[in-house]
Amino acid sequence: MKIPLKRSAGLAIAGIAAVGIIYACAGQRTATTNLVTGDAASKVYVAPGSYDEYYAFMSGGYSGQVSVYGLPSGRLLKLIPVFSQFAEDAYGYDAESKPLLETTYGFIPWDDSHHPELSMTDGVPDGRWLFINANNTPRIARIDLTRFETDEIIQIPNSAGGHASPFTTPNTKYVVSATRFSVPIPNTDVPIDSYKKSFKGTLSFITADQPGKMDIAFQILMPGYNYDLGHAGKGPSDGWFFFTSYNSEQANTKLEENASQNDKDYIAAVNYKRAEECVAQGQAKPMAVEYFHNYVDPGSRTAKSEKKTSVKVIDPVNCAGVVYYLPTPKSPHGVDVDPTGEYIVAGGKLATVIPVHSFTKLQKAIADKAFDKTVDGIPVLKYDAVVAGEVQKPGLGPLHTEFDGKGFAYTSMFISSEVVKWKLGTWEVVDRIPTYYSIGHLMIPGGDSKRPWGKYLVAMNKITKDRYLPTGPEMAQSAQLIDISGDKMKLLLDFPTIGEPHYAQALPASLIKDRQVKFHKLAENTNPWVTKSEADGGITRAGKKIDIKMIAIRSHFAPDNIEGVQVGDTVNFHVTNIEQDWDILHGFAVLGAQTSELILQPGETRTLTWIPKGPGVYPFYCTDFCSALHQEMQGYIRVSPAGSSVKLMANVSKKAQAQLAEAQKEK
Ligand code: K7E
Ligand code: CUA
Repeated sequence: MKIPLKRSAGLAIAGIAAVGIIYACAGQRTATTNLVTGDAASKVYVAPGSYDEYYAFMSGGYSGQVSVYGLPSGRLLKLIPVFSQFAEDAYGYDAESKPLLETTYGFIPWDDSHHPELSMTDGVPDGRWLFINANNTPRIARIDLTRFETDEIIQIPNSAGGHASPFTTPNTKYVVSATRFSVPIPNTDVPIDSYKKSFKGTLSFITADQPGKMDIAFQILMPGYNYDLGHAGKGPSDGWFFFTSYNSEQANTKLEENASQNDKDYIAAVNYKRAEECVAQGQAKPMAVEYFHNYVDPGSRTAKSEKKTSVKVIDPVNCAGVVYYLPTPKSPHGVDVDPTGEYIVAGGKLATVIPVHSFTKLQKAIADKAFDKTVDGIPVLKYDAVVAGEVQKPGLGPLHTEFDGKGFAYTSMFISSEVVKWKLGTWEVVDRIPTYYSIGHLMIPGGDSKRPWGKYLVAMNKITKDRYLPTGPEMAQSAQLIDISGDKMKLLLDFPTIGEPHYAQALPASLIKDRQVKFHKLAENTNPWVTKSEADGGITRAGKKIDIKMIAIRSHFAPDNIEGVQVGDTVNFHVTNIEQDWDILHGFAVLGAQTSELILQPGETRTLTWIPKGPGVYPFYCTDFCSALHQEMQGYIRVSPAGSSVKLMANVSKKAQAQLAEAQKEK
């Protein structure tokens, strides 16, 4: 997120902003050489041919994608397309993947993705899947980590701004999504200034532990605040979920000022086991609302879309004990739960301290009914009854906290551009290190889990000025690798990122590297247009629709001469890569195609749809340099005027041609 404090200054915060600029400048003046110790280079050097120790999955922000880096080298390994079309591998362009991007708002080729979240078993990342949210048109995607591919996307209804998402519960039973913007629910045409009366928030719990079956388990209706971030409880707090909210003022204009009035906003503590009881007892009301669930069928590798029409909605008024509010200074952003599950840390963007709530005290406060008031059926607990401690003078603009598993917490300070290390329990600051510049999230591998691998910390920064060779007005944003294995944090490496890296997660490479799929078994390909051998290729016409079945193998297509297509036809090239070998890809592009190329993994079938505009002979070719004779991997398709007598022809085997002729006669 970008916080405007550095550039403008709302009345109440002008003072803080001014101090912030001073802090940031002080950081900039500290020479890098003071921070990078002599052995930094050897600590990040991964020799050619050697592997990195960790996979890091970084959100692409407004690129809508996930990028995969090796740590400690900072080498970019892959870009995984998720919410945005990606011409490099035809994601969102070819017929097989397009349905993944269907929503009730139509086909959406872009989004803003913030929070990659690894699946967990018993509160520890297990390397099965990565989830990530779409912020603009609320959705959650599941990426399979045996293929590094997006397999499933579910839309979140009754939501606008899926930001507090998709944080996972300790066994990945649920991922969550809370609406950043409150909206009328159901969303309908009302005056904007009826905000306080008509606008509501929702917290959604989505079942996530079965591939292909993600669904909205239930939604909880909340007061019309902005819901920002979340984290699951663990250990003693397993069964609870914590969400930050701001704009408890319920402003609908000039939030910069109007939503910064209250000294405290809230963390919503949700007892989701209690929510499950209420659903089981029929206290959740079905609400008619449409949303899409899209998933890739593994055999055909083709995405399917299904429209769902109802969700179960819990109103806390009818489900006592499901939500409590913990007052939290001030406009909190991140909420993070320590590895023991006892401490709930908030990052109050405008707060002068880092408040830490205690789960034990929370339970006691509920038992003692230590309430200040009730908002829409939600008891507000007394701050003093739930707070465990406050980190004093941490710096300015605390946003996010992760943990090293050795009793320390690390908080990113956006305004003062630094990482602050402090001790859980005593709340004392023990170390700080400047970042370049304006850090948002920070990440320790496993650092929000029960068992952090606390060796490195990655700072993800918003502004890169003067760190790299300049590239015009816009520069790559920046990650910084920091060694946290000793008492003092040490800066090791800067590396640029793709899009805006909000959050990232990482895990030891050993958890996934040996489980990688190397190719798709051709024998198991159930795509209706698969071509399993050269003899099976061919061409068919149904009205103005032409289907061409084709194989690609080093170093030719079959068929590679096609005739009988007419202007006005829609041509589907169904190309199957019949290679059965790791990393042998082919591509397919045809002159004048109105969409991206195809990229074909070994054993899979993909479809490019082409509408030729005029008569002529059009070449097609392989776009992936696959062999010494890659430049020979080409073909021609002839397009004749509408009504032409040129016969359908594809130069495949005699047997295939005979079968095709039969098929044509029957039509
Ligand atoms: Cu702080 Cu969207 Cu998690 Cu950006 S968010 S920084
Ligand atoms: Cu196939 Cu180049």
